Amino acid sequence: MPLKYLKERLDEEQFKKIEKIKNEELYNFIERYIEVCNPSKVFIVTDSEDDELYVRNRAIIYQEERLLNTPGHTVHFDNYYDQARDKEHTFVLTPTCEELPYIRTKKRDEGLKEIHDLLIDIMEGKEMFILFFSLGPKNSEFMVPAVQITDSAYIAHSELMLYRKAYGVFVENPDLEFLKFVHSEGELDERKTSKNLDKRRIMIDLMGNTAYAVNTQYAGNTIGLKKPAFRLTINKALEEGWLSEHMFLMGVNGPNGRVSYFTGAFPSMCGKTSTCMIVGERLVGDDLSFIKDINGEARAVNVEYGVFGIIQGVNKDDDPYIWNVLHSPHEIIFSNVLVHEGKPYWNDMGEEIPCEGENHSGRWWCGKKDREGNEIPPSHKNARFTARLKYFPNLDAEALDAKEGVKLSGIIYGGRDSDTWPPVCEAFNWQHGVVTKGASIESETTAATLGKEGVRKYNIMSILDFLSVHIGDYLENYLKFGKKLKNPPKIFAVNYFLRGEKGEWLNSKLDKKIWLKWMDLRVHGEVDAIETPIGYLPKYEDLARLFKEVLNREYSKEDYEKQFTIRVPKLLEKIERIRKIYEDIAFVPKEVFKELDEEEKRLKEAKKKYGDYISPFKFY
Ligand code: SPV
Ligand code: MN
Repeated sequence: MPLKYLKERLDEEQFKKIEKIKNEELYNFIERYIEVCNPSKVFIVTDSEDDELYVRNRAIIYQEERLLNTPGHTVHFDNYYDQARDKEHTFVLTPTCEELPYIRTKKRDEGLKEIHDLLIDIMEGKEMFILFFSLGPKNSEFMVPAVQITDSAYIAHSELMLYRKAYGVFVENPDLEFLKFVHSEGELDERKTSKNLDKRRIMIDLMGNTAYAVNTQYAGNTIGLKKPAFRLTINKALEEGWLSEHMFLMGVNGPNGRVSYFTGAFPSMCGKTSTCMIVGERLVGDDLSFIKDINGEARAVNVEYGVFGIIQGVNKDDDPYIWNVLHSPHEIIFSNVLVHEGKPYWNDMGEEIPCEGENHSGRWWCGKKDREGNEIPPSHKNARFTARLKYFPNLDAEALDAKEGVKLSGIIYGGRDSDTWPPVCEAFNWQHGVVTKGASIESETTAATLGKEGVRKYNIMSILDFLSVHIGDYLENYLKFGKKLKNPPKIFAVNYFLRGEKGEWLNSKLDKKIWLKWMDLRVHGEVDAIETPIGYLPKYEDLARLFKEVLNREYSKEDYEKQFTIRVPKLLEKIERIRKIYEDIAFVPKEVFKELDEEEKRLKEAKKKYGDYISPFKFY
């Protein structure tokens, strides 16, 4: 009798909150983890302001967050060795432990046993928080309800800022189905950071619709609703025939007040946030999108309600919106930054940074080295801020709350690529784009995950870290999805990281705005393009006009030629690499090889005619 048990373990006030929800599965779930984790106290977080305030205060009382000078601002530190997603110890649990390419799997019963052993009595003496959310807009076709159990007030607080609260939805809808998340930060050290990192585990149980994270605090591991949920929704989307993607969602302002919406998939630290936050356009979401076919139209929503963004490099000139949010008395959690006299500082903020303070390594001074002898920068490269979307002046609030989502005009794929792709290219069609753009993303690695930086890595749809299903099935679903649509979104590839012969950057940070404006015009059939072996490229005249109109900059033919030269040998090498990847995987849709082969053929023919490095003017 779960309710009887819960009545024993919860105080009267908390019990009343749970009793209001009629959901046997919820009772069982909560009972089970109270029993296993054995907290000394349980707090049920409803949608009320009071409950939210309670959580915020707990984060301070338990010293997981500390107040900064600006009202509303707090700082949280993760353990020095717990600063990014732990891919090594993240497992997708499958009943037979079948081989899933690029995914670390574990046999379900073994994984569940391992994680549950770690969870036993892990919350002794601690408070358990139970929270209710909706991924995607509440009570919409996109809604995926979720329940989080955590012993971290910091994580509970973060989620209250990042997701749509949905206790009320659970009350109104008896027996609602939901995703389940269990997190414990485990034992803490004197700085209140997770101590037993050798026992850090993240397990995704697809069959049980549950994800677990233990002995870690870093939000990418622990915020159940974010990346753990993402792995569950990728699986759900596959089963139900829609797309759950690692994509921002933004509106681009076109002529005469028109707005066209785009999603964009980029690996971490490759310009995703800076694209959707670009000045003058409309932000809807910065990380995760659900895309569904509604009456033959692709429609998209932001899964989340806030931003967990990288703070390194955020400066007044390049990121005015984020900068302003971070300098206003809004509720903001800074994580793994440098704090000096109650003020947060981060790398490359464009201001002088004091040579002492406290950061993710503890007391810090300029030149301090870590155990491995590496010099510790003021803030961690993956230091972040957590903020609600509603603080952002560039937010498209209507789009964020639209239950029917927004009509998706285009999908953008990008990676960190110094030598192969041009700055922007439009695919010939959905299938060509899915295969030669999205499924061919390669990116030079960054600091968002533990491990070496600067290595070129295949990263299909920028989703590889989160994939929970077979790549072949994933691609098949993608290809099918486009076929169902009357007018599928156009697919574009961008590359902000292209370099010239001497290693110099070929583009400036703001150029991406021009590519967006060009995409909008393409979507509406208002500019022509040149047809090349890899897709449609912009014409010089159109870009020159856009550079002038939008950025008031002269754009030279020389720049255009350098940026948009078709680098045939590099593109052919890339096709080889990508083909090899797919050849090594069993069950890949045949369209993948067809598109790659055809592109290779087009490139080889062009090479015969024009040579290795082909000026875009040759295609006029
Ligand atoms: C990413 O790395 O893609 C992020 C941050 O969005 S994390 O939450 O760590 O996944
Ligand atoms: Mn992300």
